[in-house]
Amino acid sequence: MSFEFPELPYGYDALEPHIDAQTMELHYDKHHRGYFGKFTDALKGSDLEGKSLEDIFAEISGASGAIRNNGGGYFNHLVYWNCMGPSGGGAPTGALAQAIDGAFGSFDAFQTKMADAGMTRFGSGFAWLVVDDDRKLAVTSTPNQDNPLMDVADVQGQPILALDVWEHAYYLKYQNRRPDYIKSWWNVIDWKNVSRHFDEAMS
Ligand code: MN3
Repeated sequence: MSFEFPELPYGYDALEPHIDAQTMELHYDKHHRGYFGKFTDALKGSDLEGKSLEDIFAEISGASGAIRNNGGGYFNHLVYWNCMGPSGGGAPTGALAQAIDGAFGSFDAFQTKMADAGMTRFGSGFAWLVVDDDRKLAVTSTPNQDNPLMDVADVQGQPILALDVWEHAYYLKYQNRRPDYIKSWWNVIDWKNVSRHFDEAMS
């Protein structure tokens, strides 16, 4: 299969003031596009060429660093963009809200756990909400551009919410204040999309 580099689903300034337009432009047009280009280059002629992302990640421990880092970077940002939007914020509803209460006790407790996962990820990486193999929700984090679909991940599962805690995601506006970025990030989460990811993972 071949991969595409989709349009950002909203404008660079759509997440202002929480995530600034310059950060979004660099993040999407330089960082994300760079991962995509290097990933497709690294795949060419490799024994993973033609496989789906899920299949590639399931055997990533045997892949080159270029495929692991750039394939992760390609996929992880697709999840991150698609979890955010200009009409974001608030709290989830319906089946996802019930599952969060069931797994973590409350939405507040989930938010604390997710923020902690992002804040305690040393260096660069992502925090995730995943549907694990037992169809339960779990919070985890991964280093660099790894993700929970990879066979190397501590917690495996289908990612439904991604928090990018690389400095390139926040440094222009928040400098070293990762906790402030994470606090603002809740205001741009599009829970309708996260619910859709949840329903797909559960079906
Ligand atoms: Mn990033």
